[in-house]
Amino acid sequence: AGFRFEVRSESCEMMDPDMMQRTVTVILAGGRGSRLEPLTRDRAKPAVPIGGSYRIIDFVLSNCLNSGMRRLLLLTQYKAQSLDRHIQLAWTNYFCRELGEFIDVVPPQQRIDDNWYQGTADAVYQNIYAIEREMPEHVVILAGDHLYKMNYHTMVDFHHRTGADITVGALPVSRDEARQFGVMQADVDNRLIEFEEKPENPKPTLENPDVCLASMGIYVFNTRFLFERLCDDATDPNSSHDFGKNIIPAAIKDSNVFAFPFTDENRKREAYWRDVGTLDAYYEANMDLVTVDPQLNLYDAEWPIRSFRPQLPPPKFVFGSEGRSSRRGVALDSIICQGAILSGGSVMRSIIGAGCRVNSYSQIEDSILFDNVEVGRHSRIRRAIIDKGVRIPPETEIGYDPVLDAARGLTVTDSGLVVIARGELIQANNSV
Ligand code: ADQ
Ligand code: ADP
Repeated sequence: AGFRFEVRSESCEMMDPDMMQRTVTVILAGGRGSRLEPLTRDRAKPAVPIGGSYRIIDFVLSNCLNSGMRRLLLLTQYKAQSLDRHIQLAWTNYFCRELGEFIDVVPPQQRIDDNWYQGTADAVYQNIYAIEREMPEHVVILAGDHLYKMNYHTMVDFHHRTGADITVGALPVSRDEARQFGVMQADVDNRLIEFEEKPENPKPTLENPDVCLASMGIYVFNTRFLFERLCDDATDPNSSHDFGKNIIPAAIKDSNVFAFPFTDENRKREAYWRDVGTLDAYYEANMDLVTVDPQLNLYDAEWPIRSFRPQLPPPKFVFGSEGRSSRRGVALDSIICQGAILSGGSVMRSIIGAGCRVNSYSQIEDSILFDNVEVGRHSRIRRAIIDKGVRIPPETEIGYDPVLDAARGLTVTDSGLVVIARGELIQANNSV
């Protein structure tokens, strides 16, 4: 909707294969994700588990690997321990330092002066020496907390061909949604003429009054241009040192800034891209994965999504009978991870993390269980997100009575979704 420039995936074949090797990629992974609390109480948003055996950041890192980008700087900030651990376990092995490849996790201590990172531009500015050392032609800047599949090679190639100083990843959104994004106006050649960060009253595209062109918060920069702009911005006392608020709007006035239209590589359907900012959005993104035909396909051999795979036995489903009643360990429309045992409990439209135990006569529907959750006998769980290692005692109902769940001290969203944080102790129904 509203794009004039067509980028076909076949064009990848004509692209310069060394171009990505000359690129350094900076991934902003500092996100606090406060609207995802309590899931982000002990971990940064990019480290939040998703789809059973993935973390949110695995999607962007898989995109990088699949796009041939192998020089990555990951800038962390907030509660980075879980993220750091995941990168060490899952990702460092894919990069060969002797070939000039790396994935370096950079905590905010390594900075030029004494200030904590201020905005996204400042976070990159603080690492300008690490980028310079690699002498890249382009710098790709990505966010570590978005869910999508994208071949960045196509975007870098577009950047090269248009002769842009900056290229901004762009996608169409409704006017209602647009307030949470950078909103852009482009001319017929996709050159940006206006950029407003999170405007109160977003301007629609010229073609469609209901649609706005939103920034995905991802950028390709010519390195020299980036350095000049970051240095200028660093000394500007009126700047909040942010790409969306300062760098991009200023560059539009005197430089070549283009919008790159993000489209589904296979053109089968509307391109999928999510910034899972809220618990409800996070829940919906997970639930998409258990549908029969998900928008985000994890089983696409041409675009593998990688992660850490613990050495655990395969999932097991136990059917048995005890006295006169029978119990079944069954799962339908669900994702069940390694080491899980459905020991006589039933699971519908849910994600069951590694090492979970679902005991007899229990019932789990429309829920997300992180690793090592244990569900006691005769318990019923509906529309809940349960963090790592939580034990649900026998004969407990979660998600059936919002007043009771709130009285237990659990997080209950406006839509009635119940979230149980790590370490939270759950009382069985009859003990409240
Ligand atoms: P926001 O996502 O609201 O908008 P911001 O909160 O600055 O912008 O975060 C951008 C990314 O950088 C996030 O992934 C965040 O986790 C990370 N980040 C922020 N500060 C950081 C720091 N100091 N160190 C490391 N990482 C940090 C941006 C753009 C909008 C665009 C949306 C799309 O500004 O124009 O529409 O992204 O989601
Ligand atoms: P996650 O919950 O994201 O999977 P991990 O289990 O990988 O996090 O833990 C990462 C690190 O963070 C661990 O080394 C652990 O010591 C620490 N950690 C995680 N949660 C807590 C917590 N609730 N209290 C203290 N430390 C924690």
